[in-house]
Amino acid sequence: MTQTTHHTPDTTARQDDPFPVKGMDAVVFAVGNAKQAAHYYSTAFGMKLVAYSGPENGSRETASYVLENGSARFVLTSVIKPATTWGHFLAQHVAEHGDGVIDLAIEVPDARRAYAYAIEHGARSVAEPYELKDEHGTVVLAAIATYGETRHTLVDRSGYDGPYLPGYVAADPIVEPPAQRTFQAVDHCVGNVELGRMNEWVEFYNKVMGFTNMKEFVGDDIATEYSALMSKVVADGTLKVKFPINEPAVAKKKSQIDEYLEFYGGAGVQHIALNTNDIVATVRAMRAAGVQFLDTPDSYYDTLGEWVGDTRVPIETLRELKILADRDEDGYLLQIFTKPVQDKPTVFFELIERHGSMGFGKGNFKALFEAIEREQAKRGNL
Ligand code: TYF
Ligand code: FE
Repeated sequence: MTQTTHHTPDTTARQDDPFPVKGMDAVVFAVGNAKQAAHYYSTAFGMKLVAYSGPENGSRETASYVLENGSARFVLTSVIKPATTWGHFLAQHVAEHGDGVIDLAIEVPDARRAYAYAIEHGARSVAEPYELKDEHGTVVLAAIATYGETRHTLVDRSGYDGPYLPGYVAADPIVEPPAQRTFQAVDHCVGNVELGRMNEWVEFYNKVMGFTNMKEFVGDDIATEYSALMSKVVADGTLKVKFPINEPAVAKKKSQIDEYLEFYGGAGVQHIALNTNDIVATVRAMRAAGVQFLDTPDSYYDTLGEWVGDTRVPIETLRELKILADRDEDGYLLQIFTKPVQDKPTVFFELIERHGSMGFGKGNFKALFEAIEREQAKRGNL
């Protein structure tokens, strides 16, 4: 039996934690046109370009743009002209999957130790520990494989004080960042895996990273009734790194997870959730910049007050902006989901404002999955 993490996080890392983590280091995307993607995440998501690597500073094969918002860091990489194994991998990845996440990089206090523990416990190696150095210091990295073609790079940046990694140069913002921050951290990163493989990947994180299961999950009952997916969440002991894993369920309708797997060409990252302190301001700003969010029917708001009670935001504002709310024994959360951010129905984002609750919006699963299915139907995939 797997241990279950209590919802109240133990914010101090345990001395005996076999796989201590500091938090998410970066979400790395391989995209067809990183220059334009960097513009989108700057102007539409309110992120700030801070670092760059490309032909102008000695990287002839790839261009990479590093954007930040608080502790959230996205790296957007495109291949310019493949020359090495890495360039060919990026080209093939974009050809097969479209724009997508290649790496959920995790910051650790000791990358060699984390890597050794992971390999001993059954992880497949992608890169043995190596060092990158420049005038800003040294970073130690190593990488292991997870679902699909996704990897986890383990990053120890304690010996480095520079813009991102050795080899990168500081870059000026593309546009003036918004006066009010849109979001400040990565809350969780969700993977979609093939039918019947969810438990395998949950066990992978249990064994390889010592992550424990959170109590929120979508089981058989919910799956067959309306969600068409099963889901479990693994997290480190401090709940800084949270990875829900979805698999399709055989239900009345074609699963949204099957749609993803078909268009992505296998398992991969489905959505990245971003913490905001002011979801109303952020949704207004992102809508004004052209970001499209899932719709929620008025009927959802007609009964919301009865079970969610009072939140910081009046129900009428939630209704206007189509923001969802959920409550559990620890508190409440507000959340909203974008539509997929590329033409393929694959990667999307979530904004989440937490007030005590460490859940994932279980109370919204029905409304949310119905909204996703309406979009699936418009695409002719239901
Ligand atoms: O991360 C979660 O679990 C929530 C709910 O396809 C969710 O954001 C789960 C599956 C899904 C979309 C959202
Ligand atoms: Fe989520």
